[in-house]
Amino acid sequence: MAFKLTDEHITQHARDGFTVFRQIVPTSLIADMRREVEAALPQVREKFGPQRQRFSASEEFGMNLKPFNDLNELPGLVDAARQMLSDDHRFTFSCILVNPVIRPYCTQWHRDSGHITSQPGFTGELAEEWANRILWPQYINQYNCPLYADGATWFVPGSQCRMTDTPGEIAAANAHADLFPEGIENRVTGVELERIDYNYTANMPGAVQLFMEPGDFAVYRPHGWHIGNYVHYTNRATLHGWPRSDEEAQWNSDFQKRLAAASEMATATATA
Ligand SMILES: O=C(O)CCC(=O)C(=O)O
Ligand SMILES: [Fe+2]
Repeated sequence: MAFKLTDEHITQHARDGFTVFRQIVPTSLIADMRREVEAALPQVREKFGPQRQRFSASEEFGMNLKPFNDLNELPGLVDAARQMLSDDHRFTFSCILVNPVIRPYCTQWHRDSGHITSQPGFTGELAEEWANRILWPQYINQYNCPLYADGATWFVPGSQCRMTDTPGEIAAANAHADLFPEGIENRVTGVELERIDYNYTANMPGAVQLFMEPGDFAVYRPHGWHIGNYVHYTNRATLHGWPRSDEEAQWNSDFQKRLAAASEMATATATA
């Protein structure tokens, strides 16, 4: 059955900050992409180590990039993005998220916008502009497209529209320092580490796990609270990229420049 975008996708994405287009990617394309990833992974792990969490698909690893480019042009997907986001939205492929092979691993709970909102120049008009942009569902989106069944990503619904964190969110995210002291991976077994990762992940108030099958395609807003919690005993190869309009790309680059200038001024004033 061909995928059809519904009002529920649009509502869920606007309200919760994510939605999943179920079974939108054809099996032939998944098979082609799996073949390329499986051939590249031994070289990737040789180069970056066995716990590596992501890599950029590249001819360096002998990969044929055509199926990945075809995904970005897939008519059903392009139509769905246009209906949900805007006529100008296009997909850009960034990298592939992969499972570690020695032991489990989880990222910290984070907002990808942390490097923006923590800058000294992020005040006044710039902070207001940002607060306004995050209210609009068409801005600041990412996609995850799994080639194997994938339950690694968790998200806090609604957090994408907030500039402030609740005390519970801050406590749950900051528990990372206590739960993962230096060298913990040498002191606990793999199964114990998996439990610690899981408890840290599931302890975030309101967090939901995105279960996805090959063929599914998630669009989510990565300035909302999210995490990747990975196990080492099942394959993960999840394409990661952005749906973005030219207008957003231009705004983003312009915003970063203005923020850098404001931060430089704030730092100069503080040290004067
Ligand atoms: O693994 C995921 O799905 C999310 C990863 C992530 O959020 C990150 O690396 O910034
Ligand atoms: Fe992230």
